[in-house]
Amino acid sequence: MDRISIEGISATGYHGVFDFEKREGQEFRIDVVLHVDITRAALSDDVADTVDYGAVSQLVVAQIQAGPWDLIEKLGHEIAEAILAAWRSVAAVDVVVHKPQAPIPVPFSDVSICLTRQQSVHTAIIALGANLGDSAATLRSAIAELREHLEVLQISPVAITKPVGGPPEQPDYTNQVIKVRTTLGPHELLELCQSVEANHERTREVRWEARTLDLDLITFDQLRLDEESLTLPHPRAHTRGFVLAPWSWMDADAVLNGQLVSRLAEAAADTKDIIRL
Ligand code: PH2
Ligand code: MG
Ligand code: MG
Repeated sequence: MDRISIEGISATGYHGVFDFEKREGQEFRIDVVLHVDITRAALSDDVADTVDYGAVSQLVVAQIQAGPWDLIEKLGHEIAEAILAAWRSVAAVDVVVHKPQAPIPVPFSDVSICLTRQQSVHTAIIALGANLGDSAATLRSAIAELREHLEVLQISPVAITKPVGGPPEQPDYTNQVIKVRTTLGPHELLELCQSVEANHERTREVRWEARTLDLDLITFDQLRLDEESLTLPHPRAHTRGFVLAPWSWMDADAVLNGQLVSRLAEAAADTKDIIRL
């Protein structure tokens, strides 16, 4: 993997075990090495295709000024996690924290800690649906767009399904389920899904009306989340044949809320009308 390194980013911080360190402050000096693929930027010569070292340096200074923490180990960890969260393209980061004026009662020139942290990788299930326009083409294009941002591990066969809920007299849906691997967090992944919807002329008006594209985040690792913007697993997925059936075709052993997805699919009211393409 390629690397970008910055040495000697320096600022006053208030970290230390002793009260006088937290009161008076002292210099902290940071070196960072970003493990990041710079192939694209090398070809495009566009800063948008890489990690801007100026922005990284500013984030490091903000972390030195945050806290205060007792330990330089903690400061190093916070810097690493902040960089990995801000730049998902950074696969790993090495951070060295130097504290050259540390209160050590013998002559010394520097003390430092060095740590390496990696992006954590997650697995998620996303359900796709469309019932306006060329739905099958829309789903293919949505999956292609997602692929620019994450790794698509599995793609289910396509299902033709009757609309469940919403206004009457809607066209049939085309539904599909994919399994993805990503370093994005759950909210970032939801945002990505919404931006892909928006790029396919999705508007949000009447609930469950016909739509050009709907991307629903069904599961994210084993995460359980109950927030206004995001509930995980998806609160209705366990009753929806149009999600469960294609998911079970893709992965016969898949489990949702401790139950086999194939069993849940058999039990769902809308499954009997589903056509597998
Ligand atoms: N999505 C809905 C509501 N109803 N019915 C089918 N068959 N397929 C869908 O994707 C679907 C639905 C809300 O998102
Ligand atoms: Mg939906
Ligand atoms: Mg939706």
